[in-house]
Amino acid sequence: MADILERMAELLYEGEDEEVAALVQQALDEGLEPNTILQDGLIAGMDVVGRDFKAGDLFVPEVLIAARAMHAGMDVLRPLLAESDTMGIGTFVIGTVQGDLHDIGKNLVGMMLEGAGFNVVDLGTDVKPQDFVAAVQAHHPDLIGMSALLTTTMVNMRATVEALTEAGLRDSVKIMIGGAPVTAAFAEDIGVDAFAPDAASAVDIARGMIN
Ligand code: B1M
Repeated sequence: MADILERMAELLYEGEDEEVAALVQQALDEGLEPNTILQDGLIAGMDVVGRDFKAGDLFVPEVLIAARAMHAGMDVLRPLLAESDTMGIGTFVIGTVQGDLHDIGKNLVGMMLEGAGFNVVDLGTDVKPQDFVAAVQAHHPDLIGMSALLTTTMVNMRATVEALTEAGLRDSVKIMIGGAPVTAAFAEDIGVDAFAPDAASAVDIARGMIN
């Protein structure tokens, strides 16, 4: 039983999407629980990806390829996880702020979070403060995450925090920000809960906040 999950994690690391999907199906056919496959196969594999990315042993393209394999496995599991209500260790709403179209880093963060077991709601790019507010009202997330790659759009992170405060929702959700020009000092200045410099750190910090 453990062998199939170890192999699944290895194949995920190598980005073998079709093999990962086939192995997830085989594990189900052999009677393994969907949540066991998620935790000990797919998430275990993404954990190693995150660790090696943080250490500089893997680069963005390799992480994206591994994330694609994770998605292939998730596609097989998702209907069963939804049925058994074991989907997600927490809900994370993510988006790139208003005026900003950069989404490669945001997608990477979203995929790594999903790989870590979060239920990720991706609002896309150019997300207005009011759209973040509406998403918090609709999805009741544990965390929201904002990404910005332009110094000129960082102001919309502050505007989003203000919109959440005005809507009376600021205390109901933790907020994380990131993106190349964003700093921990800026995060403190606008009153959010966390800054993550990269996708692997975003996962570690989000996990810590959930616990
Ligand atoms: Co643009 N761009 N771009 N661009 N672009 C930059 C960001 C820039 C630094 C290039 C430069 O001038 N040297 C510069 C910004 C300068 C500044 O303001 N500081 C710039 C500019 C000026 C522009 C335009 C204004 C250019 C123009 O039209 N004159 C324009 C703006 C469009 C808009 O958004 N309104 C523009 C457009 C574009 C493209 C559309 C062509 C394309 C985006 C494609 C896409 O995303 N789908 C693009 C790209 C690709 C870049 C560069 C080359 C690469 C960005 C990237 O994807 N990096 C970039 C220059 C560079 O960085 N070398 C540049 C890889 C990615 C994995 O890293 O996004 O930093 P990053 O994400 C990291 C971390 O930051 C962190 O984790 C990720 C993974 O570890 N992270 C988070 C990110 N979000 C997080 C959220 C979190 C936590 C961590 O919590 C929620």
